[in-house]
Amino acid sequence: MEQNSPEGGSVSSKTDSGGEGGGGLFYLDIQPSPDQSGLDINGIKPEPLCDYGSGNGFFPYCSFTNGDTSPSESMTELDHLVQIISKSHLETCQYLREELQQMSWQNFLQDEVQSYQSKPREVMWQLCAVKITEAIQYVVEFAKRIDGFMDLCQNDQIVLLKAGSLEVVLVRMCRVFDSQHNTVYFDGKFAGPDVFRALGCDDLITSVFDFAKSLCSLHLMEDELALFSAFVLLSADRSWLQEKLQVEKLQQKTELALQHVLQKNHRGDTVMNKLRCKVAALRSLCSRHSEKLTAFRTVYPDVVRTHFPPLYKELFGADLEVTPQADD
Ligand code: HC3
Repeated sequence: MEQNSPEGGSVSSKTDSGGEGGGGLFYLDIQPSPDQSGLDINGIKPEPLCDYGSGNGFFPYCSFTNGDTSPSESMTELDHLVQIISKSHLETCQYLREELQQMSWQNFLQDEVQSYQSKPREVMWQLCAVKITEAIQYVVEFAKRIDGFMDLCQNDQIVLLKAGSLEVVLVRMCRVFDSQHNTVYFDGKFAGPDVFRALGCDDLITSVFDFAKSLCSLHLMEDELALFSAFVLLSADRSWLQEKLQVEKLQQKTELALQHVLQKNHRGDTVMNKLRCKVAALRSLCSRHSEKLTAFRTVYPDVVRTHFPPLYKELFGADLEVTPQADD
């Protein structure tokens, strides 16, 4: 499960997309992936790519086959979308559930917890920034594999990723969250909120853990999680979008596919309504995250500038110059 740090950072295309929300990024690689059958993000090798066809237990209620391995002729457009997005999700989800289960949900020991707690604040921030950036790189790859995403203009791809990638990381968190013990898979073992005390933002950490617990309580299946992630990413109400209508169309299609899969899984409208509420919760968490980062950067500008992953700084606007205050 050990992965390379994304900090080695291959420089990607510089975009020149004008709009204030998405212009001039170096590290957000939105070039089409050369090989869609595998994933290699800045040297991060993926978890094993499985054959996600029928009969592997992942999509027990999906009807995109007729019981044999070839796609059904009567496959609807929505079923097709479900299939594509679910496959993309599973290929880019960073950790397979079976692998985590094999790890027997090993928690950090008390002395390990103490060792995280006694780290200097800036060291813990840097560690978390690296972990979040790694997770975001998988989300970027997921986005690139969503039908229609790469057809959006470059500005809008960047706007959607800047606004939505952390939200999807938080959605994905429920896959590696143990509700019973209130722990999340972090840095090789399962960590409770106390592991993050050195960050100095207990309120945010508690809210993030509460969010994961509440999302877990919906017991979403992988296909539902995949479509919800795509739905969050394709939010048409983000500021600075240039072709809002096109994003709106994609989001509507994804919403229909999500409703379709929820119906198929016999989940009814209740889950869909609960998921709609989660969208607002995600926005609030991410804006609180930005506030914490701004406060941290004010105190430790050099740590952010020299030790944080470039992609992290780019996505969260932490690469912008801090305006010097006038003396008088
Ligand atoms: C623990 C974590 C949130 C969850 C992140 C997860 C587990 C989400 C699912 C991904 O597949 C893998 C993953 C990677 C990083 C994990 C995050 C690291 C730190 C973050 C905490 C809630 C702390 C937030 C720290 C802050 C305020 C600096 O952003």
